[in-house]
Amino acid sequence: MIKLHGMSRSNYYSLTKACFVEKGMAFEEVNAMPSQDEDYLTKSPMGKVPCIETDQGFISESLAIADYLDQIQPEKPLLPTDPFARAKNIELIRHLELDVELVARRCLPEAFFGATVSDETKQATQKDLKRGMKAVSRLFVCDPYAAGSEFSLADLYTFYTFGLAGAVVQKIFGEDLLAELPQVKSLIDRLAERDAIREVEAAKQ
Ligand SMILES: N[C@@H](CCC(=O)N[C@@H](CS)C(=O)NCC(=O)O)C(=O)O
Repeated sequence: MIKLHGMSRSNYYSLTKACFVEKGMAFEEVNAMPSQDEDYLTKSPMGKVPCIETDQGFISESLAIADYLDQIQPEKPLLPTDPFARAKNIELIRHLELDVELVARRCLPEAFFGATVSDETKQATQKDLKRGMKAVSRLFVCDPYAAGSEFSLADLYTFYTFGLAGAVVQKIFGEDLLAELPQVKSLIDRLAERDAIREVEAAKQ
């Protein structure tokens, strides 16, 4: 059985766990923290969580893991099978991660870990987030799901990206990151009621 390594307070771990649950695939959870220990780096080369352990070896990066799950069990695909729709889905996912989540993460140490982030970093974060949010707003379909009429991996990234980025922005800047995207807000509210997400979130309590 595939083992999912990580910790439940990681948004990427939760996202990946939701992939297994959405697909109805069995998996075993192995508690692991991000680590720069040599042993963990052989499993996840940046020392991040999550990673999965398969019969053939380890895989890190949530997108690579989700794609692997779709390849080994094509039923209930997370990514569309149509090549163009699949590429558009991954395009939205990459912009959500690179241009929203990772940007907001620069202020994570101050938002949740008692550290201080420089004013320069905060200004750059605000500027870059504005650009990232404009980019994703051009790609969101929200009719009714993130990338189109069907639920997909892009919905899980939407839920877990804004879970973290929205909380950081609220804490550091006192702003609602989704103020200008009410359709994404309402999508997130609906996604929160989805069985797989409810199950993953309930397990954190
Ligand atoms: N691109 C990675 C991101 C994973 C990630 O950032 N995980 C965080 C926990 S939510 C982590 O391990 N951080 C530790 C670090 O950055 O060293 C993925 O999609 O899996």
